[in-house]
Amino acid sequence: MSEGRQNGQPQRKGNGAAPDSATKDTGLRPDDEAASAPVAAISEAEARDELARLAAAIAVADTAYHGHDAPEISDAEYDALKGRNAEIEARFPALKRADSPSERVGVAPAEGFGKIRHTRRMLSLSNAFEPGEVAEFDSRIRRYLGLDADTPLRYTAEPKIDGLSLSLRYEGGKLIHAATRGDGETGEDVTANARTIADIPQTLPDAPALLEVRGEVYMRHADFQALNARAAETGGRTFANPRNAAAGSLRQLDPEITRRRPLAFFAYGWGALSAPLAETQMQALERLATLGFTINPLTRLCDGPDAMLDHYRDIEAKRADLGYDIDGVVYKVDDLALQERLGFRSTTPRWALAHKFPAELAWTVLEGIDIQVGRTGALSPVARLRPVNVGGVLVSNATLHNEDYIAGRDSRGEPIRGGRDIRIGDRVQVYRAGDVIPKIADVDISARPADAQPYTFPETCPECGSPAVREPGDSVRRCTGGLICPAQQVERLKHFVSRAAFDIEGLGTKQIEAFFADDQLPIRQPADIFDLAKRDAVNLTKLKNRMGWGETSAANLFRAIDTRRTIPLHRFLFALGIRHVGENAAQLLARHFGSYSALHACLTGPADAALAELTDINGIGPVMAQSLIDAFANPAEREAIDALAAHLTIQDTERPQTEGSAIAGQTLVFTGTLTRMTRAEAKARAEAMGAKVAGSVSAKTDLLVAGEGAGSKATKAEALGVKVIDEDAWLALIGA
Ligand code: 9MJ
Repeated sequence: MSEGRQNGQPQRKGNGAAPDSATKDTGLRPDDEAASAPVAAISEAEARDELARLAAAIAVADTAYHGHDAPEISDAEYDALKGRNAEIEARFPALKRADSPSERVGVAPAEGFGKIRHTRRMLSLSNAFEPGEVAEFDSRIRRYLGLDADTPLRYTAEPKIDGLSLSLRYEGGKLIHAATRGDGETGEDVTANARTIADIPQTLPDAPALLEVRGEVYMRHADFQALNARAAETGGRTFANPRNAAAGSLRQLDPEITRRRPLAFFAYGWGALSAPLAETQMQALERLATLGFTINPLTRLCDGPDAMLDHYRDIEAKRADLGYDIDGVVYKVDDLALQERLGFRSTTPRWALAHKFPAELAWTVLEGIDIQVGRTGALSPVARLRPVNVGGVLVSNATLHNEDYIAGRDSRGEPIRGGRDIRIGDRVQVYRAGDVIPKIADVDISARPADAQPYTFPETCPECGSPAVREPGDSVRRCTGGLICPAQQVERLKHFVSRAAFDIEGLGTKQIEAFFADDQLPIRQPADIFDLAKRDAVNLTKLKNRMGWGETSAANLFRAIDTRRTIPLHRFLFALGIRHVGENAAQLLARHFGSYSALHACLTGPADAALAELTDINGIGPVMAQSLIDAFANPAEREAIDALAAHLTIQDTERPQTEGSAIAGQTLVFTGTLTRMTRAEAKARAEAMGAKVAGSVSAKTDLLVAGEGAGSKATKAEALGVKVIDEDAWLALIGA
């Protein structure tokens, strides 16, 4: 069921946008519905019939969700219905029905879920698909920790449950709240619903005073089938898979509905704790089991990659008989002290790896290739396929990546697929892995129609006609229209309101498209959104009259916009949609500069100084730095950014984990050989404590950590009067 519709916001968008990339721009979803006939190809009579069917289907979906009494459809399905309706209406305006769904903005939103900020972030896992990546994972960890190949290093291996992550907070042994993962920092408060799940204890005997238990909510196959069968009998909607059913059931506004849904929970981890659970992952899981949680019975301790792969194969062989969906195996370093040392990358722990099961494959016919233009102008080819079932999901669209991929070349011009190109009319192999966008893996040349022509990739933008060019070394052709390209403008706006950016309730993809196309109440750039909410009375009337919004929904939209006039710096930066600046980079920039004024001063000052400062930030490379500088140097972009900023209070960013840190804000240099931790670990520890690590000693250096055999850097430091400490002092300084 739609996340937004589920929480009472019928018009909310789906997931947060990612930085621009070939796949992101396709706008595809892995569970895209089977394609209907292209709107351009249907007759007036067919259009009339289909509009009637769509109006009925959308009305049923709205009622099902507002009544809270029937299974729901997914966001993707709901949006697809509305989108198809809009497309047909655009081609046949005279056929628009009196009860057209495009004239309704659902029912007034109910109260949504509260938000809960996670005390420790809920992270995702980095993925591997090949067996060789498991040995690489082990080597990477050994390298980081400075362990040789003979030092024993154990891992747990457990099934990766395909459900919905949940964090449960217990204080004094009592369940206080339950939160979904959300964006990892803030989740939705689903406490009342979680209390209805039998596997989730309400009270814990002998628990630490504070304990956050993390795990996966899921639905067993048998329960899922029974739920769908009941729904089918009562004319309700069925769920596409157990994961959607679990998510839809947990994210209900009415806990009584959740209570009737057969949800289960496996515990696999923890967040904040007042006292350690154990010394190893395995013992910690056993402790959770003793406390009353269900842990997965297929969890094993492995002494290295061979044993991990053995267990992976064992779990894979059992997969079909487990009775619930899993999509891989999760490996975790067993020793919790080592986990602590390994720490985290921006969104994933270094000490864990999800080894996914192989992708699912199917053959079908490529019926057409569409070009979509993304936020940064990337032209992305999308395969329109004869619908085909791939591992239980009907797929009708897939990404074709870029023009080289279609031509049978990789980014270096080397042949892929034996150099075979892909043509419209070809039989192609589709694959999908987990939740990712389906891809075209291969082509069957022997089945190629005699008249199939090589595909010619457009050299002008299909949306604005500007030249579409490929920079040397870039695999993607990009529209050069910038802000004059309507596709780029609208994609930027969609990115701007997406969940990880401004996350404006009631302003999703569909609404952005409608406002973008509207002459009376246009939204063409982010600042317009805030202008819209400013001229309140006038705009309210316009919204009501022109776009079919109700008084309440319009007022709610304005309120939602107003709540975003104050925004954290990292969200603001990510929302700008500057090429290469994703969520992680935005966080790094925010932490480095601390305030928008500091960042602005840097980016609008001398370009070479800006480049030097930016590339000095660990994680910011020259390409991203240049992209930022270019964005602020472009007059139109700068005007748009300044106009936006004028509406906002951009909150400063606190520097991370620096409380009690002796080295916060200092610049450190490491030299010589450290014997008790690797250079990579030392650097990561220093940065986690708020220090900056530089490669060479200068007058700006605050501290030189000199390991064994330190040479010229130590001499230079002494000459400059920079404080020099040895490894023992360094370890004492970081409390290791
Ligand atoms: C699942 N989905 O089964 C984790 N997970 O650990 C297991 N997920 C996880 N572990 C850290 N078994 C982040 C996510």
